[in-house]
Amino acid sequence: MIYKIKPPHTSNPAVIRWVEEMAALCQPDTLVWCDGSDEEKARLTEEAVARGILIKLNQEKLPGCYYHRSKPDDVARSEDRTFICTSAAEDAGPTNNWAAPKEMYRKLHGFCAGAMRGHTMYVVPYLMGPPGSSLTKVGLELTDSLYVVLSMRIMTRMGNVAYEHLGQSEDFNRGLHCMLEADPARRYIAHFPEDNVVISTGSNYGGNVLLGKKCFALRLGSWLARKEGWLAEHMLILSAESPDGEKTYVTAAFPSACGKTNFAMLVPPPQFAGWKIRTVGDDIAWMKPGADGRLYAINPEKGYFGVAPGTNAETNPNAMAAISHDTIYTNVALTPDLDVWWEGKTREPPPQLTDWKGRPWTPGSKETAAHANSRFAAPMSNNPACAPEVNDPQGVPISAIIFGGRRATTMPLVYQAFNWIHGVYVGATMGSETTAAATGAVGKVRRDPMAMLPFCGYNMGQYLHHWLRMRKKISVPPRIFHVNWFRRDEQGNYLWPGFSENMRVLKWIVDRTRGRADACEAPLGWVPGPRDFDLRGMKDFSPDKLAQAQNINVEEWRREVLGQDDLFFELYADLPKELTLQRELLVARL
Ligand code: OXD
Ligand code: MN
Repeated sequence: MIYKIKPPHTSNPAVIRWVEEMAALCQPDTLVWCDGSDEEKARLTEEAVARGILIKLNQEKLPGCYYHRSKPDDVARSEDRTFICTSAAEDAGPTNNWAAPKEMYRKLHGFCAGAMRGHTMYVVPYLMGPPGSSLTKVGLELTDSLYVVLSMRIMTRMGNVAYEHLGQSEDFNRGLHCMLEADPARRYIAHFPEDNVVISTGSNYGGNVLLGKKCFALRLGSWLARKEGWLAEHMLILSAESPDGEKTYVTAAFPSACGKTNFAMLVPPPQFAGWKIRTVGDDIAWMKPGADGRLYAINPEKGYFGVAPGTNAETNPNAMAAISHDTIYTNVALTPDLDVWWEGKTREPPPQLTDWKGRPWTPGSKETAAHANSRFAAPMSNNPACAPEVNDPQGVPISAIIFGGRRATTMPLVYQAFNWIHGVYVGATMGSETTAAATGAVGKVRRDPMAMLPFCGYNMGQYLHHWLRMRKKISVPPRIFHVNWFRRDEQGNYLWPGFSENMRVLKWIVDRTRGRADACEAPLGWVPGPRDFDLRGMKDFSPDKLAQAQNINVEEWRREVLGQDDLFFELYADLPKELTLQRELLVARL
């Protein structure tokens, strides 16, 4: 019935059966079993260029780089079209869209029936995590998008390595992506946690369709993590090595487009010569208690799917190096000689560009040249600061967990929670101004517990219970901190310069976990005292300015605590009582 370009690279009957079932549903003309080889990459890239899916960029300036332009209404994650389909609606909880699995299967199978006629279905096997790790999991994505196949090859360990890890097991994530001409009316990102299945239709945007990332590693991952006793989190992982060669591993949860990639690739300022920051991951951490009672983290991904605007040689030189070759760019602007540009790449824009919609652009044009959520997909091995530990099946032991959002007011630059339970409260009540990474209004403060609001694959109240329960399994818990790089003064100027200067905050955090830095007790938690925070060499920055960035304004905090009501109301049925108590204690301290 189906013409097979190559035979399957596995004899696993569950894989073959499922692929044949889905192929019978979608009815592609051709079925291609991908193996992850270089030959395959070259062949598929050539085909993508010939079909106009990718544009070959200037190979002298950007060797191995290609460009993709999406449909203008398919440029960000579609949270309103994202569903958790569990038998009981309570399992999805009040912060997720819910649908009954049977109905959603019926609807999406209806959309997919015969939808690949005249097209090819690619079978993409991939690993989330390094081979040989007990945390690593296998996924299979079936897709009719060449852009997805080539991006998955960057973002995951794609190919036969996944079949080797899987053996004859039936335990793999089943992902079906059917592009449906990126039709918004048929756009659904539906998760079926009880079956470890995800079906994505009507989109070709990375966060909706690279199914290993948000769908498997976070939404279904968080479901599996609760069941199996670990944590799947929206966190970067970095290694901070002191001049003495002592390494401290830190994770940080910031919402989308709030600087996780920049922080994970931080280059310390000259006063911190000898410190080395290396990237283990820039978006997702899977963490599990180790035999020694510490929490160990792996980065399940193999690449970076980062936001281009604002990235430049000053804000993130490591990212600029990482995206200088073998990268797929999406929705940035193009120069006449097929180089790429986006707002913030250079101080002066080039005189002439083609914008992300393919129209001529000049600096006088009204709209931005690149889309605000334009992206790059680059292999992590391109990053000069990539930590060698990324391939360590053991993962890295975490000493600190940082929560943070984008807040113009209220939130100080840094404070440390008193203990794990207080830290869970700090993470649970995190707020952040919304960004272009998701469709919808930009710049509104929304509560985003642990930066997981769009990514928690089950009831958010239960998720917070799970965090509290995990404490009992971790005898050496990481210390928990909160940071805000985005506070502004009354004139709207940022109070903290951010980027490489964030090293100063990170050093205090590292020193706190090592018992070396002092702190003062404040209503929110522990804060650095004037002598504990290294301001040497900072231009136009005085201890007064630090005091302003650290200020706790009781009026603002009154509003902040009241602002948590919406979340507490929403989660009421499942809200851990510990968090209500923490809120009472905070009010008492204020
Ligand atoms: C991402 C996101 O792409 O969070 O990482 O939107
Ligand atoms: Mn993310």
